Amino acid sequence: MAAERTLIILKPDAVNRGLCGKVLARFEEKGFKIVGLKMMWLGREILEKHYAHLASKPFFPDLVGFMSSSPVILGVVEGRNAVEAVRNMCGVTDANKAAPGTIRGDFALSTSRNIIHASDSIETAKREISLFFKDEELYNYELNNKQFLYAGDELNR
Ligand code: IDP
Ligand code: MG
Repeated sequence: MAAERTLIILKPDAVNRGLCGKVLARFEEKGFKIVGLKMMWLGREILEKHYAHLASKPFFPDLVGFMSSSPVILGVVEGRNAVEAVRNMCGVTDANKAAPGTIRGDFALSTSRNIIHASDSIETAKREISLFFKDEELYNYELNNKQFLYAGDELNR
């Protein structure tokens, strides 16, 4: 099976509450490979593209204001079934309802200040990764322990 890639954004609450290291560690500990990572201060224009499907929602102005209130950390995470698995690790949108053990369930209690964004489908992931990362900002490399992460028929790159 081909390796999947998904976009994560550690939101301003994660940055300002000093939680980025802990959140990134979860993906490393799970076995995912980080193939892109950077800090950016996102402006209104790119956020309006990223969240275009939510433009008509009453919370949209607050969402854009919040997401542009400080720098964020953007990452691209690669591995088996990455899109679905990373979403599951994040938990549901309303952090108060997110299961303990998930990132939102363990670190937040708000519907909007919920620590992390993760792409919700393979198609969305492709679009979001190309919105925030240039090709040369994404790295192809081998994890030296991949035979301990995947069975032979699961090995990708
Ligand atoms: P997701 O982040 O779990 O995929 P989406 O529905 O895509 O959730 O919404 C994007 C972001 O918009 C959420 O992570 C959250 O920050 C914010 N948001 C979503 N629904 C609400 C709401 O009902 N009230 C306030 N903010 C919301
Ligand atoms: Mg979403």
